[in-house]
Amino acid sequence: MQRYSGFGLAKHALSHNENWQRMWRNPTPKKKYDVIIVGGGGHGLATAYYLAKEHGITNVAVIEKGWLGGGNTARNTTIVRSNYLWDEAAELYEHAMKLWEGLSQDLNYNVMFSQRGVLNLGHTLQDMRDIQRRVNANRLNGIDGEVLDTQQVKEICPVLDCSPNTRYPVLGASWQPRGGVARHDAVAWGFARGADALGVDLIQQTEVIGMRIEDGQILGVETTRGFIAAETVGCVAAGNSGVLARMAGIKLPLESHPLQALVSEPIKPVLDTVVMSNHVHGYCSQSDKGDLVIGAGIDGYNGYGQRGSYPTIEHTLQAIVEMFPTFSRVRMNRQWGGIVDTCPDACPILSATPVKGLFFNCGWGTGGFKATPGSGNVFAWTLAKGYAHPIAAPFSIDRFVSGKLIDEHGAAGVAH
Ligand code: FAD
Ligand code: PYC
Repeated sequence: MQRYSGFGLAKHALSHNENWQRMWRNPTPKKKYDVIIVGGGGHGLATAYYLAKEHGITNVAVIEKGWLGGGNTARNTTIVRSNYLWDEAAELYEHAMKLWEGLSQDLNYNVMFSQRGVLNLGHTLQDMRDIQRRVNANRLNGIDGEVLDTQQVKEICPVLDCSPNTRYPVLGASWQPRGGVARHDAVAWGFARGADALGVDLIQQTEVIGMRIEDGQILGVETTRGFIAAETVGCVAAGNSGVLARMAGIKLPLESHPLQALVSEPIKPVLDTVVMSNHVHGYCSQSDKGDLVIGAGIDGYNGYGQRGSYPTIEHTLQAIVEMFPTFSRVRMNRQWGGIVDTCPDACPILSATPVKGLFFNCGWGTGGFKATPGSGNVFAWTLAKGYAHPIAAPFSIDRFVSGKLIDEHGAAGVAH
């Protein structure tokens, strides 16, 4: 990584960034690739990176209709944790957690992964029973987790209102110390730079508008810049996955919903961990530049507009003020939305399809940022070999026929 002294930085600022190197090329699409990835978010870029790095498959294009990382990757609230209930999901998210722990070194790019711990609050006896169960399951899977009482929560997060006088007093929490946050756009840029350096073509401002399929085999994709051939295509398009699946005549069990977030004006450091409450229904962390990063649940209706509605913002901020009364005078700076693709069991789809060579990585709903390196890693393996990586296998679309669903609504909780 290039490093600049203070003088070097000033010189570059005054030279209007003259001689700065591009992070990645801007290639003209080739007529044919070995693999096409549709969607240049974190998951698509990670897939391309691991295809090149771990499988030596470098004749790869990532086709992105907008700009790299401009979808949910740039719109999420960056919470990373692996405290999922069922073995299959826990293994998938813990695989990602282990990759997060070495990611900045691997990419030689600082993704600002900060293991500041994640608290999931309990406000009722049933919450506490669910927390106990999930922490036990996590520990049996070798994942760090503790059950805390009210006093221990207060010690970790003094700014949280833990008094008995609230509408839903805090009875305790689960605590995952290895959880935390990472800088979302740096994750996209790090994977993009790494993939490009290994020979992957990153093709922006190019939309996939159709699929060419003959005798049950994918032959390539129709794009706004013409047809591009490949006999292996991985669709990693988050909220637009249902639209892409329809182009191939496939109906996926997905709903697309807006999910919103807000950031406040920057304030002095007050919150050095991540706090989530399924029950009061809000979550908050503080970014390194001081903003409070806030969110809650999806807007109830389906849609593809990346915004969301006012009642959800109001509901979210009511929850935040209830948990953190001292935040009531902080002003909100910005609000935005992304389109999340939710599955009936709140788990993702990592799967082959009835069309030979066509694969989908989607359904991450409100919680896929934390999975980014793990998802890309197992999906690359799946595309390279043509059959599912053992960690990905339980997340096949066949589960919606066999009934072998993996219900993670509890772990996905706060945002669903
Ligand atoms: P994206 O980043 O959305 O990438 C998909 C890309 O596909 C987009 O760039 C899109 O432009 C492109 N595309 C779509 N259709 C086409 C087409 N036809 N042709 C070409 N390109 C196409 N997860 C967490 O783990 N922790 C959180 O704290 C968290 N908070 C969230 C908060 C909000 C407000 C939102 C919206 C989401 C949150 N998530 C969180 C979920 C997380 O953001 C997503 O699950 C994850 O980022 C999905 O990554 P992706 O690469 O699959 O999707
Ligand atoms: O999955 O941890 C999560 C999450 C938090 C906010 C949105 N998703």
